[in-house]
Amino acid sequence: MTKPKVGLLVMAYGTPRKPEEIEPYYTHIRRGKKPPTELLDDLKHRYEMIGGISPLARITEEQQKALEQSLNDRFPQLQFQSYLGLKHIDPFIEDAVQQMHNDGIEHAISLVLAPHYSTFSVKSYNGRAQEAAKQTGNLTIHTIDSWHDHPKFIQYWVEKLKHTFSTIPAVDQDKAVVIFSAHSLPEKILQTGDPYPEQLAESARLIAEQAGITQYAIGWQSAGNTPEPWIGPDVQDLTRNLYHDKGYTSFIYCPIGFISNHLEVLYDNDYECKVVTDELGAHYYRPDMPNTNPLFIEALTDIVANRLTESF
Ligand code: FEC
Repeated sequence: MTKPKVGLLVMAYGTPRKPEEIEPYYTHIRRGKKPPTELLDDLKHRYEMIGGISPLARITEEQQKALEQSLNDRFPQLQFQSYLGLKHIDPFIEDAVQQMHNDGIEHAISLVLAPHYSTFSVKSYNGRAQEAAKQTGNLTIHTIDSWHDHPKFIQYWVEKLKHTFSTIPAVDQDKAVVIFSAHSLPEKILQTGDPYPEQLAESARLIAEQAGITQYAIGWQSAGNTPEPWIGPDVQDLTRNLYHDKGYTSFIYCPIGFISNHLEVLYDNDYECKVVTDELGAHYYRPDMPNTNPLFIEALTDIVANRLTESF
């Protein structure tokens, strides 16, 4: 007997897979405006600093495959078929939805590989997926808005933080602080009541409580290169302030708005924040990102499974 097929649309930011793709990718991020040479060179330089190209393409595909496998193991009566739909490079979200339709899929669940909802990120992924599905005429996509407080997602970071603390010498523990962060967004999103900052604060609170951490702060990172104000405090400024005002000397960076090793973590945290801790003579720590950690993949599996139960 053939099993009913369920589409699984895995949506993610996307990254250049080779240096020649950096310019078109950056142009897409800038909504079709070619970047000036100076900005392009700066981005190329950052990719060079993390080894030439980002590991994100490989990791996203591994996450997609691991999630598909895990869902098929959990629901042996169904056949989950996954499709990767990217925001800023091919295969674009629209390509993936069209492919699902061509493959005869009529029902799908979509998941954005970013835990916190914002109008700039998750809303735009989901909107593009729904619009593309509408064009096909007979494909229904059940989207998921956010999963920032999922117990296993929280547990992942709790375990990582406990491990990191176990590596900090006892004499330094009192002066250790955790900085939870996400990608900054233009401040204007706050005027329309975007839940992004509250969701980040909620993830941070749950992780800190369960890990027994009282010394923590929330920061924002990777702000864009535009004149408008972005949500702050920026993680680098925050590091300096916490050092000078509170005397912290060990900094544990948890970029919980992201789930993979990529430019924004490997450069913006591991290089830029480390420059600041080095300058201050402080210690730098950054727990491992979720990538394809089994507990994390289980969290994603639960999230899709819950949506399945609600919708079918
Ligand atoms: O290649 C890699 O390893 C990194 C991929 C990457 C991820 C990522 C995640 C998010 N972004 C978000 C918002 C913005 C806004 C702008 C913006 C700009 C860039 C640039 C690169 C880039 N982002 Fe990104 N982001 C990644 C990469 N991002 C490259 C352009 C150069 C630069 O500024 O560094 C500003 C756009 C504009 O000019 O208007 C806004 C958000 C996330 C987390 C949620 C998600 O994954 O969707 C929000 C990964």
